Amino acid sequence: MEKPVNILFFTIVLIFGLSSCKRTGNVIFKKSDRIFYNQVGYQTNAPKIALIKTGPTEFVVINENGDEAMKGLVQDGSYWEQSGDTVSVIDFTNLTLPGKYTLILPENNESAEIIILDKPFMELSKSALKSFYYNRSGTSIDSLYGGVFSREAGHPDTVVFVHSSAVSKERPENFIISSPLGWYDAGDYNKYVVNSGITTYTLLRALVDFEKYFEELNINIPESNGPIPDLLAEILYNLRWVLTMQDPNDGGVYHKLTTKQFEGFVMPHLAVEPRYVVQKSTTAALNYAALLSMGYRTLKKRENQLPGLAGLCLKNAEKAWDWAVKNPNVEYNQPKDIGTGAYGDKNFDDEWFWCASELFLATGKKKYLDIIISKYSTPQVPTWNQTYSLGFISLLDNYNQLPEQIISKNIKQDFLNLADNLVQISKTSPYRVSIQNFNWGSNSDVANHGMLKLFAYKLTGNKDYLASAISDLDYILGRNATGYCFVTGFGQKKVMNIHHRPSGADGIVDPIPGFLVGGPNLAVLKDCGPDVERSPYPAKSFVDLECSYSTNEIAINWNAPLVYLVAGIDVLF
Ligand code: 9MR
Repeated sequence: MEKPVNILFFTIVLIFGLSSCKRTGNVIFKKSDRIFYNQVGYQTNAPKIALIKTGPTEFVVINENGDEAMKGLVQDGSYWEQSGDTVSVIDFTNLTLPGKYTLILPENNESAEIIILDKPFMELSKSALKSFYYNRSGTSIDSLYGGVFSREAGHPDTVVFVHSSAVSKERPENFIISSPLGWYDAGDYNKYVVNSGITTYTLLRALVDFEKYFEELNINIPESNGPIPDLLAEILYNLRWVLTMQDPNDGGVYHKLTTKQFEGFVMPHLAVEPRYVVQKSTTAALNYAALLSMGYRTLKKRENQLPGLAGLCLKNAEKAWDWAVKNPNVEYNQPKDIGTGAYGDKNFDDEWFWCASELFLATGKKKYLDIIISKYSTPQVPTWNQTYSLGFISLLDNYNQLPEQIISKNIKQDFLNLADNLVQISKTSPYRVSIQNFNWGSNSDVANHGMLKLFAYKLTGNKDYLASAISDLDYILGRNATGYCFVTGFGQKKVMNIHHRPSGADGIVDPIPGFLVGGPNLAVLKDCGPDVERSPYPAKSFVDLECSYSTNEIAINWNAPLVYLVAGIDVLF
């Protein structure tokens, strides 16, 4: 049943300010915690959906002048076993005039602030990319670029020891190598080849797929206003580190560069434990070679600006491939004295496929084509240990040049089946998302879903993919079962206490902005000790506490698909 809306009443409300709690006469509008919505903004021409926990049946939207802009009925929703709650749908897609609005549930006197803009994501896009700059090892962050988040340099990594697990004839135990630059992996200060591979590939993908956008995107880093796009400058900061992780004597690649144990929550320059390169592995070699081959293809167009770099990438990539061929089953086994991230993986088929795809595109050699064919399998959502879809995307981006052997595998349809399945799930999901399993870093799965959908849109022009990708971003920005906007520095219900050493140690209340936190999952329920309760429902099992490394850490491989998703939506919609 609809109630009449008193425009004058809303005007008075607005004049007195609609902040977190508003009083007019004897009516109070309080900031609602039952409304889940995109807290950064809705795009004027996109679908606009908010969710509410069941109860209210009608909604009203008023504009900044206090005029009613829209009213409507709440649509019935359904129960989500992942969150343990039932949510109903508020659809205000028809509101297409840019502006700041207040969404009101008149029956409950609750409200939420909504923003509608043609381009609501520009700051988010810059910030998501700039988080990589803030996570650079071996450099200070000057206040010119970092403002209050300026800091001293840490981890020069010019003196790195060869760990006993990584010795060779030429490089005995404690042999010293130099392995500077690169990004810290996450909330810790270590650098891992496997995770860096998917991350840097995803960013290169963004550069290739949205070239013009990134030609113009200035994120105020030391390289800004130079000859290459800021995104590429950021990528090169890590790529140059990756190159140092190969042993030039045999082509093998160290799995990681790390302290023996995680360091404390201190600033980078105070975290000075010795650093080691640890064990060569097949996955590290294949990741390295895949990334550098993609790097070769991207950089060779810039030979004038970066002379010799593309060629070096390809030469080293082929050398790493040859090592992997001679050492096809070297699994990473964490040595007893090392306690940092393992990024261990028992199945290498996807890495072989991805790497062969990249090297085939780079060289056209038959030996790589043979591996593409022999390792072919249907793609899955990408993660650090599942890289099939990265090979698919690279191949599909060059579809017209592919040989019949690959085309006849049905490569395009296999990829679209993955994207179609994700879209289908999101259409029936109560939260309008494709995620069904909440793993460690679940938010990055959502971002990767969005990335796959955007790529499917680029292949087909079917707008269903776009709408579903926007829905993924809505989830990340607050339309999720926790109500948090999961990117630091953004939203109304902000994440504040991320598991990120610089953010924890810098003495500044706000975390460093632009980071996507891992998000809800049931992996390590007691990372904050026995007294911190987490929801038994996977989609709600999240706490904004620094101790919660399993839900509230940040990581480069989580931010990279966010960069892709936000840029893609900005460009494509
Ligand atoms: O993202 C990784 C997740 O898939 C694993 O389950 C988890 C435990 O092994 O490790 C995560 O990666 C962490 C890495 O090992 C060390 N740096 C921080 C990463 C994010 O938590």
